[in-house]
Amino acid sequence: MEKIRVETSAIAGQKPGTSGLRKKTKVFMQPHYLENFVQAIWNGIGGAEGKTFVVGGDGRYFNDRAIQVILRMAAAGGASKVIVGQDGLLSTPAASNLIRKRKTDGGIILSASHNPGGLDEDFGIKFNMPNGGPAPEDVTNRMFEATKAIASYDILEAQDVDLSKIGTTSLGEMDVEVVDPVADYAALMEKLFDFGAIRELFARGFTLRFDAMHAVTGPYAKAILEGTLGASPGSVLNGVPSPDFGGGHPDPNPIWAKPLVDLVMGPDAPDFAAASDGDGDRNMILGKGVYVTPSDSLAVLAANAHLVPGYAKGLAGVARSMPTSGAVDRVAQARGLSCYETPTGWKFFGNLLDDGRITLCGEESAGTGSDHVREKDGLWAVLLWLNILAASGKSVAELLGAHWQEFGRNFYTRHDYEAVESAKANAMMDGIRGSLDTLVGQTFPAGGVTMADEFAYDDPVDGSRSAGQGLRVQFDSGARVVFRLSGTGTEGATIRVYLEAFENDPVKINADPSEALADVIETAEAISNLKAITGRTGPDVTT
Ligand code: VG1
Ligand code: CO
Repeated sequence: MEKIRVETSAIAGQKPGTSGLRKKTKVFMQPHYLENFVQAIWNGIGGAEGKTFVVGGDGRYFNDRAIQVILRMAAAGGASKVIVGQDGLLSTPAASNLIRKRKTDGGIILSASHNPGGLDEDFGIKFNMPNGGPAPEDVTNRMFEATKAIASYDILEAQDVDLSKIGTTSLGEMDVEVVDPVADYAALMEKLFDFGAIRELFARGFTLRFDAMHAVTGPYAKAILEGTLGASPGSVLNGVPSPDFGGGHPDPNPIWAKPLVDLVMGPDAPDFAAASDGDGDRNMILGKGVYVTPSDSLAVLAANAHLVPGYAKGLAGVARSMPTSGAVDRVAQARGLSCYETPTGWKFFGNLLDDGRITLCGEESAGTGSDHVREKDGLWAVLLWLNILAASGKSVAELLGAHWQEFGRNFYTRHDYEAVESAKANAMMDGIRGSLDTLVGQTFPAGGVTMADEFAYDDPVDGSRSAGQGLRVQFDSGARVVFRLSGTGTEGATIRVYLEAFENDPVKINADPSEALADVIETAEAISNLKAITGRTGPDVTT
């Protein structure tokens, strides 16, 4: 086995976005593309020499090939050990857990999350820090700088490592330990939750459907939900990971997981249903006849987590990404908890979690998590819901109804306009940005504008500042509109319009969300001129 140095040159556009570097799979498969970025990761973290890493991915097309390249480059870089999930599989939260539990120097996660997979679809790679969380901006900036300066990379010439068998082998001087991707994660879940109570719930005939969407959570959900907890066989749907996710979008929302939503709205609805995404960090929560918005889910979990052993001591505080609704803020206010508002992307929660300032956090994009790992965690959210349902004896609809009665309701929806020409999307954002100063005091159907700005975040722990994190307009009615460009897309620009209205009249809280939000939607158009500028007549995806 020989270590070789391959000459290369910088490839443009290798800038990590909201969650790592995401590109079309064919782009990643171009000569040197992956290798350049992996070398830039090593360069960005001060080299791989003597270090131990975790590597795994969501099993999408090219996952297996990419892992072999990373292993050979880790060996060439002098890493002492790489821990890999069997067959190269690790859900994002399971990878985060392994990085922490084994006290490693970080890890590489291969995924484009909820984006479709396959030769013509998307691939992604990101680096997580020794705390188990996504690399913060200063580190990803160093990696990006390294991609621009690269002239060569080091790689071992070697055969593929067999990742199908659990155990330790070597690659050159480096150990490769293949681990069961589920075991450590399942053990962590068992520590946090009252598995006995959830088991009893199922023993009493409680029904569940979990849609793994042909993605990485299948083996985890089968082992934990059907295996350990006794949900009836067949409760886990689409539980075998496939490289192209069965040809679908592994995105747990009412559009891409429509069959599950239809099921809970129909006569054969189970008591509880949920879905997760490509890499297992997102979740969608459903009950008989109800869809729980991710923002509401975060708020309900924050209000009830103390019913669960792992959180019985109470919460240190909570956090939400800026576009997430203010539902959790109301819980925090009522319970005297500190509440932080961060930019979009899980990396911004890391410092707050490490510093013990928060216990729970979440995003409107179907992400919820806690201090148990440093990633959002889909199956964890499902188990937290199940444990709360078991402990409270209430149904999902009852819990949600009672929550709105107590705290009021933040009606919420997000409109996505995908693959918009970048120039048009930027023109729209520039237009809004230019009008921010004059918006305050103006009146729209959603109410009078009380605040309009471009969100910037000052991290209270390390003092770093992240500017340009979305345009927000707040109204005196409690309504809010936020405009942002996505940082995970691979084609043109994706415009996200986040729409929120607040209601605490006990009768009106049961209104149809589309009616409750009609004025806010109209207002967003008036402020942005989105239709005129982009030529679009309506959103591609509404969640
Ligand atoms: C989206 C979501 C964001 C999430 C990110 C990664 O980012 O909005 O909340 O953290 O995806 O999630 P953007 O920049 O496209 O809005 V995942 O499950 O794709 O790793
Ligand atoms: Co994901």
